[in-house]
Amino acid sequence: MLFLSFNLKNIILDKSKIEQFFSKVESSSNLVIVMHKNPDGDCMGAALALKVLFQKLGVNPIVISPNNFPSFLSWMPLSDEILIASKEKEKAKLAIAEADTIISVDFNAFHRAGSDLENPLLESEAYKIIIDHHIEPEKYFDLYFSTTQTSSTSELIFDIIENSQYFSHFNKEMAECIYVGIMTDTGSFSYACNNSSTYKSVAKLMEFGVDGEAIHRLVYDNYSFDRMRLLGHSLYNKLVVMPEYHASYIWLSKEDLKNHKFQTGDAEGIVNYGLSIQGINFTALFTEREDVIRISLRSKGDFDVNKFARKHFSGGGHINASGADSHLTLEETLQKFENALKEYKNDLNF
Ligand SMILES: [Mn+2]
Repeated sequence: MLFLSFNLKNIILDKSKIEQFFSKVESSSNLVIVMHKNPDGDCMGAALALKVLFQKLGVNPIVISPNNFPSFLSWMPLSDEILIASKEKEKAKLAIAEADTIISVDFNAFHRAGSDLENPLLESEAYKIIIDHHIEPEKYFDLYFSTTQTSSTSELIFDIIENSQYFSHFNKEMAECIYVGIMTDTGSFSYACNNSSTYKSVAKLMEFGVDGEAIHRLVYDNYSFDRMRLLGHSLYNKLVVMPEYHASYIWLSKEDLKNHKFQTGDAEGIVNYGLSIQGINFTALFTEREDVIRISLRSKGDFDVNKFARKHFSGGGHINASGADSHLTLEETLQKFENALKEYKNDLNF
């Protein structure tokens, strides 16, 4: 297993591929970096680390976020230069139309950038690069840095930079971005991090002056009072435990969100509480948004929530963390989830 992942990493980090990547970036006159909808710490870390580096190389990319990013990430370097497509739709579409190179970070298919950006991205004739750690990326990219053998897209970007001739430009700002990505995508080093290479990378980030304690406080000890009360409400009133299936879920209606002045990012992390219960191996969070029910899935061990999300809700992600959207009503979605669970009674008993 270790040997296999070592080999995979060598293929991903092939020197000539890295050279090709930087030569595309340096020759680009309209470079766009696209994040997925509801960008998380990893997506932001990946995009902004690249932006900081590219600016040092004399290239100024436009970083596009499909919608607002969480306020607890607003301290990140250059975050104030991110173009928010939901606020400036035409500007974002124009940037994509004019781009000669597009880098997608932390997602594997353009529909993950949301319905407004999906078609402009598909129609674009730009050279398309993907840097990502989700399985089965779409086939329409021209250059792939894609592996599931890493904690995060940010860690993968650190590997790429470290193995390039531009590592001499690496600095504290980039290290902070990468650190945020690794920290948030591993739940503060509690999952997807059983790999010595992750800790070796983190050790190197520390040498660039990253204050891991301060970053942890900025990201996790920065919740609004409303968000904290939403968590309390979720655990006390909206958590359903199904011991017979070793499963649990939390469901939040539009009303729940409205009552707690919901902001982007406020639901982040809430799903993990359902898995912290003794004997629970699978959990879900359902949040009712404007026109969709957003589903987050988490599991322990070998129970593959990516497969579950694909089969029942056309979603996907990673083996222990996946997501999906449901276009049924909240009630129908919960019913469908409970019915689907029956298939997995044996698989969940471990
Ligand atoms: Mn990620």
